[in-house]
Formats: sequence, structure tokens, C-alpha cells
Amino acid sequence: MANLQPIQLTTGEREYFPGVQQIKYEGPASDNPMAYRYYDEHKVVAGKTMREHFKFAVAYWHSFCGTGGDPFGAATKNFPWLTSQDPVGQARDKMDAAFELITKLGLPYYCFHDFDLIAEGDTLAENEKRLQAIGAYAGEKMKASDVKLLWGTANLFSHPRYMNGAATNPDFAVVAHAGAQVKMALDLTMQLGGENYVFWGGREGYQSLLNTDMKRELDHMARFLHLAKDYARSQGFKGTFFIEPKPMEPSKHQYDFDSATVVGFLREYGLDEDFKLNVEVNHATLALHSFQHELQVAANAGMLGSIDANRGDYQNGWDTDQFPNNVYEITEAMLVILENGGLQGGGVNFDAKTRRNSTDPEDLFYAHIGGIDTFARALLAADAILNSSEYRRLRRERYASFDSGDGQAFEAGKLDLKALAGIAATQEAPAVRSGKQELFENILNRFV
Ligand code: XUL
Ligand code: CO
Repeated sequence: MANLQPIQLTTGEREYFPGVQQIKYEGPASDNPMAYRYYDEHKVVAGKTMREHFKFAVAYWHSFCGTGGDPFGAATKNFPWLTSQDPVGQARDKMDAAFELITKLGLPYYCFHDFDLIAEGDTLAENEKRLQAIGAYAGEKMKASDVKLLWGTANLFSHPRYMNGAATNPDFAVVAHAGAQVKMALDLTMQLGGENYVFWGGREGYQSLLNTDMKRELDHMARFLHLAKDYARSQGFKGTFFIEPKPMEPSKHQYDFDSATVVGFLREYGLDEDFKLNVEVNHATLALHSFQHELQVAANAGMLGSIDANRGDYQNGWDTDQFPNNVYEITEAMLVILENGGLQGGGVNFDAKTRRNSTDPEDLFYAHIGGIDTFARALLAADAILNSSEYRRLRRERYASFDSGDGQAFEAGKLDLKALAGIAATQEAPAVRSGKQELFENILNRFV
């Protein structure tokens, strides 16, 4: 980084959630809304503690920067950590509030975009100075609290310069600016010991093919990702890079549409050694998939890295980013995650926001407690389904005809199409075999 005059920050004293004590596990019988009923961080399930299974992370942007503004109305949340007019003072207050919430929840991680931490300035040099200042403060807070950085990322979508994309912008000047910004975000992530680095496509996509050279834009995106990866590796970064698929919003067509699209892209451009996927619930449903489908596609490719926890709304078609509360949905997800042997490098980041009319600071606690308990309960259910029910056996039995004889030979690649046809000619007409979907659903319901 350039030689800049450092901005000095001092540690704040203020308590932002004064009525809230340390959130503890009290068990399912508890009626205390400020306690965990299922998340017992030390409880061992399937060989790991709950803390290790989830690596829960608080998302800086929704919880500390989002104030409830929407296209129809102004901000509703007067968060006291956002009142300072001085960007550096505001960043410090925000970080004090963030670390108070994270430590009171007892969570091990957080995630940020560069300009969640501190407001973006007018020039790259000013931004570098600001990020250095808040980076130093974050380092102190992390050391004092033992909270770690699950991943960092750069906001390459809010500023008007990125309205036509960042790495895929048709103007090279914008691509270069995005490169400078990613370099700074990578430096900051590495400085803070970040375990991973995320690329969500932002505005990498297009609105109309009439003015878009799609092939060229995709080539540029891959080139850009290679440059970022090569730089971070040259600086000793050992973590994983994640791509976060999303089908639409803000662009009509997003280049990272879904897990299958991203897996294909990473393989086509030789990025599959270093990159895995960060799968988000509401992005999956926007792509008209289920969350568990998207997780399984990533798992099949050996690329199930991390997840962004939230949920969509059954009645509309945009990214509502609500806190997860659907135990059934998350149990199906945990089945995939457990059978995958866990997440590769990542964890569970609450990319979720309280509703616009949830205006009390403690609503942030209810939201996280609910989401955390949803996952904990789902883990217990999924573990029981896998280990104490007929679920695995019933699924395996559906494929039993491939375990021996001709079916096994087919799997092993020992039959050609003629041989397959010959087998069909000599056998009886295939029987009608039930898929027993309702039985499988009942098993799930028995444990949820
Ligand atoms: C947007 C989204 C982002 C990424 C990080 O829908 O999910 O917040 O998670 O850029
Ligand atoms: Co996300």
C-alpha cells in the first residue's frame, strides 16, 4: 500500500445494546426470548461441536449499515452507531456496535464488504487511507474478542461507476478501478487473517443483449478473477475464493446464474482449483431451484464451500433476505451438508436483514437467535435422519440394481450401447417401482 498518513482511531466506550446480556444456551424448555434453545456451541453432533459445524458469521452490511430504506420510503432505523457525520468516527462506532452484538451472541465470525466498514471516499488514495484506519481498529477488536473474519469482499455494485458492471464493464477504466478496489479488499482481508474471499457478481451481467458482447464480458470476468487469485496467492493467501451464484437482481441476466452455471464457468476458465461456491438460500429460490438442490450441485462438483443463510418469501419474486426460520427447509439442506462432510473452508453467514418495521436494536438479536436455532435444530434432525432412520437405506435400495450384475458393469463402463440393448431384449418388461416420496417426507417430518 502507498505511504499514507495514518488516521488514528480510539476505542469507543459506549454500549449499544445495554438491555441485552450474553446470550446463552438454555435448552428447548426455555421461554427466554434472549436465549438459545437448540444452539449449544459445545454440543458434539456427528463428530464436531455445533460451533465447528456452522462457523456462524454476522454480516456487517445488513445488520449495521442497512437502515430500512426501500423504493417507497426513507430509512426507519435510527441506529445510534450511524449518527456521527465524520466517516472515521462513524466507522468506529459501527464497529463497536458490531463487536458488541457478535460477542453477546457468542459467535465466532463476521463478514464484510470494504465499504460496509467505512464510507467510501472520493478517491482511491482516500479510500486506502480509510480502510487502513478501520483495518487497524478491526485488528484490535478481533484480537481482544477472538472473533475472526470468515470472508471479506469488495462492493463493486453500489457506486454509479459500476452501473454497467465491474470486471465485465465495457469500459476498461472501470475494470481497472475495480481491480484497485479488489486489491485493497484482498490486502485488508489478508491483514485481518480472513479465511476466505468472496465474489458475488453484483452487476456482472446485462440488461439487454443488443448492447452487450456477452462472450467478451465473460472472458474479462475470468481474466479479472485470475488476476485477483494470482495476486492473493503471491501474497501468501491460503484461503478459498468463493463465487456466490444469483440469477437476477440487480441485472436482468446475472453471469453467475446458479450453481451449475458457476461450476461450468470455473471449469471452462481454469479457476476450479482455487474457487468454490458460496450458496445463498434466497438466490437459489430466485433461480427457481430449492436451496438443497443448489447445495447438492455444488457438492457434486466438490465445490460446496460456504453458505449465505436467509430465506425468501413464498409470494414474491425478489431477494427479501429474511432471517431463516424454516426448520424443514434447513433440515433438507443440512442433510446435503452432512453427507458432503461439511462445508469446505466456509461457514454460515447470516446474509439477512430484519424487516423495515423491526426498528429496535434488540430485534437484531431476536433475528440472529432465531436463525441460529433454526440451523441447530435442523442439524440435530438431519443427524438423526441419517443415523437413526431408514432414510439412507431406503434411498440406497432404489439403486440396488446397480450394485451387482449388469447394472454394476454399466456403472463401471463395461457395457456399450449394443450390450445394453441386448440385455433389454432378454429381460422382462421393467416393473413399475414406486419412488415413495411421501414415505421419505414422513421420515423427515418425524425428526423435524
Ligand atoms: C446480494 C448478496 C451479497 C453478497 C456479498 O444478494 O447476497 O450481499 O453476499 O456481496
Ligand atoms: Co449473499
